[in-house]
Amino acid sequence: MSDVEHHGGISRRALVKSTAIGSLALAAGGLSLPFGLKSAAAAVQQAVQPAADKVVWGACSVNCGSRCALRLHVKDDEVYWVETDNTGEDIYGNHQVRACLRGRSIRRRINHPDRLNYPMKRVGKRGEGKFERISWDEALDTITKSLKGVVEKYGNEAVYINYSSGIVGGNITRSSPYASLVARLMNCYGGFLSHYGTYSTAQIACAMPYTYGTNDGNSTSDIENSKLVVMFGNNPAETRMSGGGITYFLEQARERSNARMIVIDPRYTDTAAGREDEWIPIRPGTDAALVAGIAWVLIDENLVDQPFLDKYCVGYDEKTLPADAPANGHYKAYILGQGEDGTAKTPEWASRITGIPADRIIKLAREIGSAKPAYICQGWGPQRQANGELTSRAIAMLPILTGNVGINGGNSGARESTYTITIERMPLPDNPVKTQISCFSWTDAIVRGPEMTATRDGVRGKDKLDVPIKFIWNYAGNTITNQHSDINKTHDILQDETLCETIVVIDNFMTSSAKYADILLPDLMTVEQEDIIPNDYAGNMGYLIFLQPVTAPKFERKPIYWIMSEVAKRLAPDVYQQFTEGRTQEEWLKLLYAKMLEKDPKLPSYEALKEMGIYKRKDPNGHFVAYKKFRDDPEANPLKTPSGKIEIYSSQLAKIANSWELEKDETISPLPVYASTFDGWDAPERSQFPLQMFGFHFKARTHSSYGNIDILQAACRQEVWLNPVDAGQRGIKNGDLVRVFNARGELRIPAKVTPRIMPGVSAMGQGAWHEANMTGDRVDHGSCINTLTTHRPSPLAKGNPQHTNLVQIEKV
Ligand SMILES: Nc1nc2c(c(=O)[nH]1)N[C@H]1C(S)=C(S)[C@@H](COP(=O)(O)OP(=O)(O)OC[C@H]3O[C@@H](n4cnc5c(=O)[nH]c(N)nc54)[C@H](O)[C@@H]3O)O[C@H]1N2
Ligand SMILES: Nc1nc2c(c(=O)[nH]1)N[C@H]1C(S)=C(S)[C@@H](COP(=O)(O)OP(=O)(O)OC[C@H]3O[C@@H](n4cnc5c(=O)[nH]c(N)nc54)[C@H](O)[C@@H]3O)O[C@H]1N2
Ligand code: SF4
Ligand SMILES: [Mo]
Repeated sequence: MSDVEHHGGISRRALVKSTAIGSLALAAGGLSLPFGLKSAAAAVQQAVQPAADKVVWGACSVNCGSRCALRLHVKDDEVYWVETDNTGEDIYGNHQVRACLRGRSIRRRINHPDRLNYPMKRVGKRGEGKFERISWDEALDTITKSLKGVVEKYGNEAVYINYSSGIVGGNITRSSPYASLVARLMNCYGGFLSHYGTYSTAQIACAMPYTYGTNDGNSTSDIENSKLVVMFGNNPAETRMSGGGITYFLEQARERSNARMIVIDPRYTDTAAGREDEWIPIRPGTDAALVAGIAWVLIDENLVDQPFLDKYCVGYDEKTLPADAPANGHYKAYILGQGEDGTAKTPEWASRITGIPADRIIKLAREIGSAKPAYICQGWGPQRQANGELTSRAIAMLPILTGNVGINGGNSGARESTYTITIERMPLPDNPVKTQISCFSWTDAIVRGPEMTATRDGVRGKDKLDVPIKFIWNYAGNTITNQHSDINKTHDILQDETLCETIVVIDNFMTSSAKYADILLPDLMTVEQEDIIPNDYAGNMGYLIFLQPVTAPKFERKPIYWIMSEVAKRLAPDVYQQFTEGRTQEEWLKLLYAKMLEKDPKLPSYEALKEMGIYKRKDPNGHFVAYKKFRDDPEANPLKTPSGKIEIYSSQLAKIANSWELEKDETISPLPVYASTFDGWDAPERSQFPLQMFGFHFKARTHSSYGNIDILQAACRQEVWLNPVDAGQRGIKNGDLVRVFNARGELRIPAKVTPRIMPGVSAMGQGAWHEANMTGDRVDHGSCINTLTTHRPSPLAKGNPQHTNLVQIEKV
C-alpha cells in the first residue's frame, strides 16, 4: 500500500481508480503489459495479497469555518488510513488544502464503536438515554403521525427546525436549518417556524449592518498591503486551522508586508504565540471602552481622518448628525464628555474598565493613528458577549476614525471575508410561515411561545407568536443541550413532555442532545455519500471538493435524502413528488452542477471534477476589499444603510431603543457606546462569583464534533485556564481537579495555571461532551461550559451571550 502513498508522480486519476489492476500496474513499475496478461497477473496477486487499496476523495465537512480535502485509503470496505490534499504547491493561490489534526483522525469517527447503527425510540424519560431498537418503518411512521398531529392541532408555526451546524459544509447533506433537506421537506408541507441569526455571529451580524449596511471585511491575504494588524478577539491559528484557510495567508502576507501585529484578547492565544507579536490582555466585554479611550486620544492628538468622516459618514460630529438626533447626540460629543452621560472617555477612564494601563492605550492610539493602511479586525469572541452588538460596532470605529475603510491593506473592523466558488444549492420552496424567532430563543418558545412579542423577545414577521414549539427536528446538531446554554434548565424544560411533544434527532452518535430524542435516526456521514462541497473561509483561493462514498452503507444507516423522502412519502403523495421532483440524490447533484456550469463555464465538467477530486481557483481580483466601490464613488455606490453612508449614529437604532422593552441592565444605543451588562465584570453577582469565564473554540474539537476521539482528547486536554494570582489565592496548583460553579450549575475539570490568561478571568475550550447524572447531583464531569451559561439573550440580536459568565472556582 505504501507504494501508492509515495508515488508522487502518478496521476490522481490512477490513485482514485487504483483497483487491484491499478496497484499491480504500479507494482510492475509502469511496465506496459498486454491486457490479458495484466488481468492474469492481477488474479495471481489477489491470491497472494490482501485486497487492494483504493483511495477515495472525501472532505471534512464539520463547521470549523474551513473545509479540508481528505484522501481516504480503503481496503475490504473499511477506511484504514487517511491522508490529505496532495495537489498544488506550497505557494498561496494554488496551495494544498491540508487537513488539521481533527480531519486526519476522521477514520476514528467513521469506525467509532459508539456510532449509531439502527433507528431507535426512547423508552426512558427524556434525557435519560434509554432507547430501544425499532425498524425504519416504525420510526418513519411514528415521526409522520406526530408531525401530522402537531400540524393539525397547532398549525405549522409549532414545528421548529433547531439550529445545527454539523454539516454546514455539505450541499445535498447540508445541515443549515434554513437550507437543509429538512427545511425543504417542511416547506413542501406547509412550512415551519424558522429562526434568524446563528450561534456564531448573532450579535455582529445583527449590529454591523446598522453601521455599514452589511458585515464585510477585507480578505486576510490583503494583509500583504498593511503596515499594522490589530486583532480583537480573533484567533485564526485555532479557529481556521486548515492549510487552505487563513492562518497560512496571515503568515505569508505578513512575511511580505512586515506588518506589526497586535492581539487584543484576555488570553495569549495560539495566534499570538510565537509570532513575536504584542499581546494586550483585556477584560472580557470591555472592548468598546478601549475603543472609546483610543478615540479620545485620536481626537485629542488630531489623528482622525476628518475629510473621510465628513464625506463618507453620518453622525461623527455636528456637521453630519441626522436631523432627528438629539443635540450633542454625535460620537465626538460622546467621547469628549459633552453628550448625555457627561463623561470624557479618557485613557484613564478606559483603563479602569478594561484593565489595560492608560499609557498603553495612548501608545496604541498613536500606533493606530499613524500606521496606514492598518488592518483592524475582530473575531467573533468579543461579540459573543451580552453587550456584543455594541462591541462589534465600536471596534469598527477605529478604521472609520482613521479612514482605513474601503482600501487595500485596510479593513472595516469586521472579520475577514473569503473568496468562494458559488455553489448551486438544493432549491428551497417558499416557507409559508413567515414568523421567526432568534435561533437562541427556542427554549423560551417552548415554555412561553404565545407570550413572546416583537418588541420584547425579537419575534419577527408578526407581533407575537401564536403557539409554542411542539415538534423539533434536530439534524446534525448538538444544540438541544451541549451547545445551547444552561443545560440544567434546558433539561427541565425538555423533560416535560406536555410542553414539546416530539423531538427527532438525526446524528451519527449518542450525543448529549441525542439523549433527548423521542426518535433517534442513524445517518450516514458526509464522507459516505456523493456530494460536492465548496470551501468556507479560505482567503483568496476558492475550491470545490467532489466526495465519493468511501464505503458501502453499514448497518441500517441511511442518507438524509432517503430519510426525508420516506417521511414525504408518508405525509402525502404530492409532498413526496414536490420534495423529490422524481430525482435520485445523484440526479440532483448532476442537475445542480449543470446549473453551476451554466453560470460559470470555466468550471471543469462533472466527470472531470469527479476525477480531479479537488478543483482550485485563485481570486481573479487579487484580494477582496470591503466597501471599495463605495470608497471609490459613494454617490454611485451607496451602502445599504438608510442614508447610503457609514452610520456612526443610526436613527434606526434610536427608534428601536425608544420602542423596545428592555431591562435596566440592557442597552441599545444609536451610537457604538460602551455599556456594562448583566453578568459582566462590574455586575453585582461578582461578589459571589468573582471570576469572569468564557469558552473559546478549541483545537481538540469542532464544537462537540470529534469530541469523542481519544487521541484528540489526549493531545489537547480539556482544562480551565486560570492566572497564577487567582490560582494562588485559592490554593490551586497546575493539574489540580477543580469545581467551577455558579447559580446555574457545576462542573469538574483540571486547572491549567498559566500567565497566558489575565487575572480575574478564566476560560475553557467550549464543546466538551456534557456528562452528568441528571437525576442525582447534576455535576458535569465532562466539563461542558454550557452547564454554566445563561438563557438570557443579548438585548438587540436576542443572541447567545455565551462568553459572558461569572463563576467561582475551588479545589475539589
Ligand atoms: N478548532 C476549532 N475551530 C473552530 C470552531 C471550533 O469549535 N473549533 N468553531 C468554528 C465556529 S462555528 C465559529 S463560529 C468560529 C468562532 O470563532 P470565534 O468566535 O472568533 O472564536 P472564539 O474562540 O469564541 O473567540 C475568539 C477569541 O476571542 C477571545 N475573546 C473572548 N471574549 C472576548 C472579549 O470580550 N474581548 C476580546 N478582545 N476577546 C475576547 C477569546 O479568548 C478567543 O481567543 O470558530 C470556528 N472554528
Ligand atoms: N458556551 C458556548 N456555547 C457555544 C459556543 C461557544 O462559543 N460557547 N459556540 C456556539 C457556536 S458558534 C456554534 S456554531 C454552535 C455549534 O453547535 P452545533 O451546531 O451543535 O455543532 P456541533 O457540536 O459540532 O454538533 C454537530 C452535530 O452534528 C453531528 N454530525 C456531524 N457530522 C454529521 C453527519 O454527517 N450526519 C449527521 N446526521 N450528523 C453529523 C455531530 O455528531 C454533532 O452531534 O455551538 C454554540 N455553542
Ligand atoms: S476540522 Fe476544519 S480544519 Fe480540521 S480538517 Fe476538518 S475542515 Fe479542516
Ligand atoms: Mo459557530
